Amino acid sequence: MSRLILALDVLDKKKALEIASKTAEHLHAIKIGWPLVMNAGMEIVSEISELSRVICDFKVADIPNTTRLIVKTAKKYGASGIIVHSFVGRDSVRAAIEEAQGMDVFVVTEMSHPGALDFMQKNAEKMVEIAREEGARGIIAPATRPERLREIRKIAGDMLILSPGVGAQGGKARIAIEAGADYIIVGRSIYNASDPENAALKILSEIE
Ligand code: BMP
Repeated sequence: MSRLILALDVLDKKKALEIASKTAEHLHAIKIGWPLVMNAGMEIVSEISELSRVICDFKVADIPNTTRLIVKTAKKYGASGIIVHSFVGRDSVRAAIEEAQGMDVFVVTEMSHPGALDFMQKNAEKMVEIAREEGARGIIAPATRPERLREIRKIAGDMLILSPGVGAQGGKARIAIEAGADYIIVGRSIYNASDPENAALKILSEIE
């Protein structure tokens, strides 16, 4: 079982499909967000779903009704999971989970970038609680702050932790897994490598 999720933040559809087909067998899932969808259209979600699980990283942050419409559409295109924000409140997280039915909902808590210290860190525990109480499949927590990952793991219950920030943002794969991440999310270190498959294998060898 792979613990690696590729963040496929490339802008070119052909390149995205090329990298996906070369790496999919080594991955748990491919995370697709706005950069690729805005350039390649939602059809890219369906196409890549044929190669791998696809998690739509739409970081949904809206009222419950709009959240439902977005979740429903991601599902229609074949996504296996979707990422939503929790700072908008419990009712929006609940709406996403109710609408997802069979699709996994992952809830953002404390983000991996320095700006997360401005607002998110102070409320991270509460966001984890909301995700757990509402029945989210998992949460997103930072590989760049293993000490925070450890704290978040303690209150995450049986939710999965997906952890971005490995590589380009300075986090280390093995340290994130040891701190409690179930999966690491890696983008630039794989898709910018001259040999993305080899780069993925190298990261996997660090955590095996
Ligand atoms: P990279 O490995 O290139 O830094 O990419 C990380 C990916 O994870 C990006 O798609 C980014 O949007 C996402 N991400 C993150 O970096 N930090 C978070 O806290 C949440 C994210 O979804």
